[in-house]
Amino acid sequence: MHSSGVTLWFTGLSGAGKTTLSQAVAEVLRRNGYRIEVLDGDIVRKNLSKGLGFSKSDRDENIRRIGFVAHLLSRNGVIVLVSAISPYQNIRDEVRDRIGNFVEIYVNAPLDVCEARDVKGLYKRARAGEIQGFTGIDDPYEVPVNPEIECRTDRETVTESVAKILVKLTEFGYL
Ligand code: GGZ
Ligand code: DAT
Repeated sequence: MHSSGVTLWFTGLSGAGKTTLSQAVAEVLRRNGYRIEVLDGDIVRKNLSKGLGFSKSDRDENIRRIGFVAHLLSRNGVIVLVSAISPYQNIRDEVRDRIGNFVEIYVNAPLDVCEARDVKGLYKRARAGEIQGFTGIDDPYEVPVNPEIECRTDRETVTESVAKILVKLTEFGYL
């Protein structure tokens, strides 16, 4: 299937649903013959960004590296699905300006919902003071100013969120 190449940038709090949605969208696209690649925060941090922490400058460096790889892939016609908290607007905008064909997807669930999900038990540890600088607890998350797509994952099912993303991508001419 031909595609012009695009980066789908999933941003949101830990537990908001970035991995779940990016994997689900990737699966549909793959099944339909698109060339896709997933760059997930967790995996990137074990490889490309090994050694980086969670200070603003380390998070910015992580995002720049992901943006760089996403650019290399998307300019060769790949649909790249990035899933990273990416809490700072300025660096999301920097990546957007640098790579073009950029769709910012705000995966939005209120902090209390993310905390109740506590997929990996990290919020509990952050509240207990075992992890410092945890996004949403004692580190900032800057809400996207003008995202192309927003998914309210506390009110939508995964199926609904995925459908919304696919409709928008079709409207934008990427599919
Ligand atoms: C936020 C942290 C932290 C701190 C470890 N703050 O639920 P997860 O586990 O899988 O998602 C979080 C992941 C965030 O990595 P990213 O590369 O997406 O972050 S960023 O875009 O800001 O560079 C969480 C885990 O790493 N984690 N410590 N202090 N999340
Ligand atoms: P993240 O990658 O943002 O840290 P996750 O995908 O690992 O988050 O966890 C999100 C949890 O929320 C997962 O257990 C599935 C659940 N969930 C419920 N409704 C959802 C929706 N509409 N979209 C995504 N996830 C949803």
